[in-house]
Amino acid sequence: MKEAALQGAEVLVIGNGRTGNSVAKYLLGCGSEVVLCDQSPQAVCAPDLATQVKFHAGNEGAGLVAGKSLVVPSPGVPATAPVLLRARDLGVPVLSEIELAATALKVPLLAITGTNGKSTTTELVGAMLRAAGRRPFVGGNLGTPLLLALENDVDTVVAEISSFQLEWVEDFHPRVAAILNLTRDHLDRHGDMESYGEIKARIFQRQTPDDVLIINRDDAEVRRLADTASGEVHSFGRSPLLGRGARIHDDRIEVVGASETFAVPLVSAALDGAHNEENMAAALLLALALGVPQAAAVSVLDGFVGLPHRMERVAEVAGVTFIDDSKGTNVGALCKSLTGFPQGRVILLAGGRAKGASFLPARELVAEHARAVVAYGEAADAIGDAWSSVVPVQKEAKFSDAFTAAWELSVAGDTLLLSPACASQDQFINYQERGQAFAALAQGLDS
Ligand code: UMA
Repeated sequence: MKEAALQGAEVLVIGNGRTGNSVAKYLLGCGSEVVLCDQSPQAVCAPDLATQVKFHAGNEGAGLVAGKSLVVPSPGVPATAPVLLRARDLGVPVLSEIELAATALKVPLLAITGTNGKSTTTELVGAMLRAAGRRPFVGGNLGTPLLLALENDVDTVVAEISSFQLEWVEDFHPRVAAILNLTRDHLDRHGDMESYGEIKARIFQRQTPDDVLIINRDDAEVRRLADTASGEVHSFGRSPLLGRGARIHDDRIEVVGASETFAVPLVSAALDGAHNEENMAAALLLALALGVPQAAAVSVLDGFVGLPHRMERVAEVAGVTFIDDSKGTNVGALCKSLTGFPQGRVILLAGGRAKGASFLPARELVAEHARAVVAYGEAADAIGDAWSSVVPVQKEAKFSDAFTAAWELSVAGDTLLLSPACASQDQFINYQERGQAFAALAQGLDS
């Protein structure tokens, strides 16, 4: 929806978090009348908004829809929420924050989605653009709403985009888009893989032949989705390459561009692991598609260290290495993480709040790499049911008890890996808090 159409419009914004607050500020700037609600009775309106919006704490919003021109839900609001069903019944349009931002942006937009690797790839592309002297805004699901890009002097927007953000888009149109992979995740929200894939595909559905879509050609589900792409498709993967793209092969990333063909040795790259090789290949293609010179893009790979809570080594105590992979909130992420370890030397700490996907797809890799599992929280029973036939699984309710149990099972040379395959919210505010708790417990053993 264009800024002019928002002038004087009455808009309902749902959720008093980072997204809702950015949306409210943007809409006020466009001259809209803003009603902001949050289902939590404890919600408190931000001081800079309090005098300008009508604020409703403890109000899920369904009763506020009538008479509005637009509803903007935060990503955490499911499509089945009564407020969104009410909007549908009354014919009130619903749009997401990324749709408003993409419509208002005057600079090229690059959007990255997939089940895993989004954050690392997004950060890599941002670093490549900076190495080329550009001024990118790097954000989205990574933590900063895209609307904030409008407040900054930037020449490119690099956005990590989640399936939640893609639920309510119409004209969202990135110049370059990427789908890194697609494995079972967020099925509690989207129902089944078909709906999840259909929502992810919205990232490229408004692209034209002038745009570029980067895909993982080794991922059958991603390849199938890309059959409907209108943009030029470049692919990365380990299988032989046809056309433009990248191949991970013989410890190198071989890149075939429009005019350049080159190979980047992986031995000097700072990021480890098979999944990071794919993230680096994707990032190179994304940056090249935006016109970043080869030398600038490649220069980033040697110095780029990983993100917090993503396979982060947080302590070593009595010969046991502690790895925080708290950001690995689904079974696909756990599988990718496990493959980086030697067989049978991992004590795996997994659990939290399950997201509707089965734990069975990880069973073989868990059996191969883990000597024992400590499953905790709401998902402990489901994890035990899925894996206890192939590996000892001890169950604990509390995270701290699970940590102690995992530590008691460890011997020198082991890795104690927190790769939960679940959301954190049964015991923590978010995955960052869970990772920090893990690091504090590990570092506390040393004192
Ligand atoms: N709320 C309601 N009604 C509801 C649901 C929530 O009122 O039905 C309220 C809550 O009480 C809360 C507020 O909405 O006060 C929170 O909204 P939110 O959960 O959308 O959180 P934001 O702070 O706006 O953060 C969102 C993303 N959150 C989610 O997708 C759940 C952040 O992604 C993102 O970084 C941020 O926008 C900026 O773009 C986080 C995430 O967990 C990291 N993403 C998922 C993931 O990566 O797996 C998709």
